Amino acid sequence: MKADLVIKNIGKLATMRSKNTPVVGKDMNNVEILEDAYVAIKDGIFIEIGIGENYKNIVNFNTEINDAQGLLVTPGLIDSHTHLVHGGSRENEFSKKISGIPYIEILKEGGGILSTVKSTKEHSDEELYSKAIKSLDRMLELGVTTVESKSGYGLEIDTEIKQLKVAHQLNKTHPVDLVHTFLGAHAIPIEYKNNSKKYIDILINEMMPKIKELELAEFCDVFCEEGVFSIEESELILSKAKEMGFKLKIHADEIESLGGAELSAKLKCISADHLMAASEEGIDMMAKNKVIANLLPATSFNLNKPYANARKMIDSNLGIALSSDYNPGSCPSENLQFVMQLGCLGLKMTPYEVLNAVTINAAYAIDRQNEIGSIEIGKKADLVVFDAPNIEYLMYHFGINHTKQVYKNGNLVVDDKVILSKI
Ligand code: IZC
Ligand code: ZN
Repeated sequence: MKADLVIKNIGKLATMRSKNTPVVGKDMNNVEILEDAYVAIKDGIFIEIGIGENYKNIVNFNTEINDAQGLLVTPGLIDSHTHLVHGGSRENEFSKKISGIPYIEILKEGGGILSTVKSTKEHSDEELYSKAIKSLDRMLELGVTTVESKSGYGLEIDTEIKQLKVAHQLNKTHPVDLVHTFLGAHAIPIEYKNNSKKYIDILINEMMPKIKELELAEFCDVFCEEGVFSIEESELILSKAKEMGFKLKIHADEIESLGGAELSAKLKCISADHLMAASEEGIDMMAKNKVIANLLPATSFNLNKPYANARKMIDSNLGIALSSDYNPGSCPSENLQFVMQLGCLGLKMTPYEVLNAVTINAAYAIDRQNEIGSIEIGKKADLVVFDAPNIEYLMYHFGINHTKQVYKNGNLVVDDKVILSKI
């Protein structure tokens, strides 16, 4: 078998290959780095990884040979927690936020998530699509090749379906792959302010079965938080979701320590996300049940809140993924490279731990660990050539885009920071 494409002269190839996923504990600080390496690709899949000139055995005259100019190559980055598709923005709440009014207070006054619900209802599919595609382009330019995308700005079936359909359309037309999550349990709609039980009833008996029937989402998620969905309500919603065949995620212990980490372990969620206020017991229970901690440090940064206790999590053998939480309220930024820098500066993770967290462990957080997240034979040829000499440099030189080229399924889609094709 001969390659369609060889990328040679890779100064440092961080393969992120690992025997076990998720990568936990001390292993998070291990990264296989091959020097003077090449990768060979056929039909969008890696078929060989090697050193120096050995690629000559796998090429013929139809093989394209690209030169990585001695730079750093990693797998395509994975953003495993975003609220990508939504209408409008919330800069009108920005001065309230910086004056110290808490995020949850703004929601209780009918703003926050509920204001985005209002504008998402008012925007057409086309409008939602053209806003989201701009964000997806920014993500791709930053080296992100797979994105998880949540609904949750409808809180009634038609708008939830509209959001999810827009995400499916983006998946078809844009080079970035999307993974779809239903987040009908994102807030209690204004109409049910004093009757959350009724909304949960509709969610479980009408909305979730419909989303399942239309095959619009693989995961189901709940915003489990003081003043939003309680532990008991979250358990009810997620256990019904599991019975219907959804994979589970939970927004857990973001602001208050409610026991969301413990619940994620009990229900064997794939990921529990945020965890800024998670208890030590909850962290231990998650590790035992192989739930991955999906940490979102740009949200801590933007809300001016403490960072999650990543060091305790790593000491407890709990696997960590990092993602952007891109949303119009608590994290209006698509920049996963900034998240990686905060992984070091805020969460006190090492650059190698951070790279594991946005590649192979992020793949685990969306149940794609067998297809993406590392450069190994049989996986999708998603990779980033960084204009950087080593991994440490990516985290050290902060606030810029280090991407030089991005390949998706073996196609060059970003060159010198410019998107080449949308297919
Ligand atoms: O729109 O505020 N945390 N949900 C839970 C969000 C942030 C999104 C938002
Ligand atoms: Zn979120």
